[in-house]
Amino acid sequence: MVFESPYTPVSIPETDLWSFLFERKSKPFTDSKEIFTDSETGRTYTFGDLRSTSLEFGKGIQKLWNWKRGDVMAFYTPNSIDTPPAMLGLLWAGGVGSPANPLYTEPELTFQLRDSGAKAIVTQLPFIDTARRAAKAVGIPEDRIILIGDAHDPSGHFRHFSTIRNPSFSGRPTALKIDVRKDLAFLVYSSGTTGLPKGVCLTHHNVVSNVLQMSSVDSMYFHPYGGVDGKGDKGLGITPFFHIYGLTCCIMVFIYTGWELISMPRFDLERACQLIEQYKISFSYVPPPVILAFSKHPIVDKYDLTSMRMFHSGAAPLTPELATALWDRLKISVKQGYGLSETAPVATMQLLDEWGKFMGSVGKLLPNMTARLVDPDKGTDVTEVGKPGELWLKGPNIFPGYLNLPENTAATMSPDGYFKTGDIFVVDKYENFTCVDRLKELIKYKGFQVPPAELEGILLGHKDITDACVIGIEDKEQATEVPRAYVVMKPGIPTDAAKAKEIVDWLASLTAPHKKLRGGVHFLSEVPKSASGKLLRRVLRDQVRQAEKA
Ligand code: 4UW
Repeated sequence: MVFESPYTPVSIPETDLWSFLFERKSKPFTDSKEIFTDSETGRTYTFGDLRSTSLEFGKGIQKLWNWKRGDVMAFYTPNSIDTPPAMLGLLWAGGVGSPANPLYTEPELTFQLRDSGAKAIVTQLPFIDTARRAAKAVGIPEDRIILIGDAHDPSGHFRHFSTIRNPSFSGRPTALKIDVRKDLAFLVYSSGTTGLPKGVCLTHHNVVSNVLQMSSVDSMYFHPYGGVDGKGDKGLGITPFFHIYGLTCCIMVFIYTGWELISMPRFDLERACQLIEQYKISFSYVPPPVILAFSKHPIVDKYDLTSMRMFHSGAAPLTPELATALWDRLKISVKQGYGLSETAPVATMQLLDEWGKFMGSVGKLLPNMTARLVDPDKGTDVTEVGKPGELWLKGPNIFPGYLNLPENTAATMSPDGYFKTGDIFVVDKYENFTCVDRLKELIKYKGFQVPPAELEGILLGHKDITDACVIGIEDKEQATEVPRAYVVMKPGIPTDAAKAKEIVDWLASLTAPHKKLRGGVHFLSEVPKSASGKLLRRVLRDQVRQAEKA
């Protein structure tokens, strides 16, 4: 059975992302409308500023480096209001943005730079050392490391993006005619259903589509000149711009809708409360642990948060208990969305006015999307309401494939053109989808991906370990999964708490903090494997779940 979105389809123009945002015939706000405000300095970009700054940056990189269509620029930076104009300038110049977590270690960043073929890196001064070493490892010259943010390099060695802007260079060269269905806007990294991180190719058409699909729902509730003070609905910018969630839902959707984002460089609960009170913020797109913080932490009581009407939760499951706890304490509605890097990212969303109904569901398919629920063993459609199946999705926001990995791409697409999400869902009689399990091996720590295969690969490099299997363990207290390793040690090596801690600390020194083995290290005599030697992570995960229930 094919599920169709219940919403009226949106009309999607055949336009590149820059032109879609900045060359619209009409828009419901003026060019002087503030779009991005830095929470710490109060510095702002209006819509007009974003247009001119992005254009000047795009022209600047063309003039300086002869930037070509398809050339990739990495963004290795925490949230900064300079990211949107730099990213859009890059897109104007035909380039592709590849964001990376600024807490990545040198090997993690090097992997992404090499795999994506990045030709320049945007970063901020505190991250320059890692950026510099990784750039060296892949042969990116130092003069192609660009700083954004308020701190300039006192030695003048690294260029600030403001110095690359070129106001005089003439129009977009015809060679830059972007093929919106083929040319990429973003290259984001995800492990997909299996293995190591892969470059998820997202075309201009994918991203333009998702901006329209998603905003067609949320623009019912928020307006450029709405909000409790009539000065415009404002969103609190917590979600990282280096993840597709922040890239599409915070950067692109806000420029399109004319909402204002009060952008925080990092999440801090008390600061978030102060900003909500100060700016009379109406809403925020967040992962579940942020909902947990607002629903439980005593500090929240010190602030007036009555302007907040909505949290939208995505990237990991939100339990009905947590959504209810937030409402009971603060009378703020929470709705949930679901999606993946491969869907640019939003695929389903609840409506704000459905608050209290269909709790725990991720809502209905966005406009222009269809879905199938497929029994993973039989490959046939699940027809009974409430019976689980793997969610398969089709729509204009579905990615064309993984970079240079045709076999992985083929494995994830069905012959009839559906993308196999690797997530298990049930659907109710109103066609609300609820995620009940994950078929794939991915672990999500607070919304961030932790690919088990990556950690296992590192663990196998430890001198005392002969085999390893990493699985996700639920941590209800923190509303997240945490990674745990099961390892087999060489004969004669101790298997005690001290050794387990040593391995946790050793791995933590090699990876970004979200990949830390917060679920600990456990010792086994062997890890479950199939007859052909394939690691059976789900078997181990089910054994652990059973044991914890008993
Ligand atoms: N419930 C259970 C959920 C949920 C979920 C995602 O890192 P990626 O590739 O992508 C994301 C996307 C974030 C996002 C999607 C839709 C949305 O409304 C929103 O808010 C605006 C954010 O994180 O990870 C994709 C994987 O994350 C899990 C699921 O396993 C999926 O395959 N996931 N959302 N609501 N699980």
